[in-house]
Amino acid sequence: MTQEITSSDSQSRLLAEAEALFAREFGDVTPDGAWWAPGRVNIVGEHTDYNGGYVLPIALPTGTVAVARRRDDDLVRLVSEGKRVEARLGDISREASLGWASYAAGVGWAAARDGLDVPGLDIAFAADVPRGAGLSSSASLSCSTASAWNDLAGWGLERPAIARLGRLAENEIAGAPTGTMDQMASVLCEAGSALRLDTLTNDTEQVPFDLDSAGLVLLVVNSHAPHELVDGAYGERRRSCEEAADLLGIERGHLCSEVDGRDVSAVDARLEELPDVPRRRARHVITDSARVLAVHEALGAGVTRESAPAVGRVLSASHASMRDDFEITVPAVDTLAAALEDGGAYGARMTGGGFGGCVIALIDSGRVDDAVELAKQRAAKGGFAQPEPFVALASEGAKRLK
Ligand code: GAF
Repeated sequence: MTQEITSSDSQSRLLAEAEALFAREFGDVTPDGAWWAPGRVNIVGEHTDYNGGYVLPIALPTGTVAVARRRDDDLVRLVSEGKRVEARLGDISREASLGWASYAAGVGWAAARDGLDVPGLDIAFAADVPRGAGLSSSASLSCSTASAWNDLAGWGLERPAIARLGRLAENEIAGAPTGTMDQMASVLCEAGSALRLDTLTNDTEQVPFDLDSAGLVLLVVNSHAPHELVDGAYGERRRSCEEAADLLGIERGHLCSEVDGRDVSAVDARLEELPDVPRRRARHVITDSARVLAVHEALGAGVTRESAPAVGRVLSASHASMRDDFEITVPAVDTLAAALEDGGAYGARMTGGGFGGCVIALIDSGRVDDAVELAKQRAAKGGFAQPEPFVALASEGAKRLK
């Protein structure tokens, strides 16, 4: 049976864990509150979020709970799974190499850089987003922290500004040159909806995400092929997109918004003069942004068994584009995507930053078990790790739990 997790199960279990950790580590004081922020799965629109394109994530029911207390000094004490890090606010920097804690402590650094008054914090975390799976465990860490700090310091920031602090922590202190999707998804997603985000304007639309009534599910299969964004390959893809923009005379970060990706031959004509690599990188992001609009339209109309094949083809086209043009898939995820399709999925694609992580598939609920079985067999045959499936329910975004 493929697992279906709900937010409330996850939140109450993690809350108890984080409270116990807080009491064990900082036993002399009581916490001021607890905050939740989820991971996400992106339905389509990959690497478009630093190119002014569209993305279409849903929040996962798994995430991070942060239990925190405001301090009267400038010390930040952070603990997760028994790993404890302490830093003075003024010492938080990329060079300080705070490891996992940089995603959280970096929020304080970003707020101070914005001129906000930043108090010290004691903060304990418990999380259940699989790490390195392309499901934004890091955004759930940075956004739970940003939500806690916002409330405890009384900054009064709106949700997009909270997401921005999370992203700055990741970009500037953790050193992961990401776009805006993950943090925006973590704070803005709503239960039962996908979030259509225009990353150029930050315009959002909550799109009903109801596959259930058509007997469909969004299956997520973790390949367990490790994925890491704080390495060179993500940044290299980003630089190729900038090179393409420069060569086309388009402002960096505007590739998707300047070239209409809905007509592939028109895109090819526009990119014709570019050298091979930047041309293929640009073609991927431009066409994937357009694929968001196609899936958005289908979701808006209510995906049915009749329209599912067309939506599935869009997802599979996205995978092919990531494999052939953007070159961010790996054999383990290509194998899973093909196996899920052969096992009856309407379409399948890798989700997230790439180089491993998870594959998603649109599939009839009655065919999930067979498709998963086939994926496991093919993974074993290919010598890859045993894949782990779950059904993604569109869940709620960041919130204060108590
Ligand atoms: C990672 C990044 F963090 C996101 O900003 C986005 O670029 C994604 O990869 C690819 O779509 O999750």
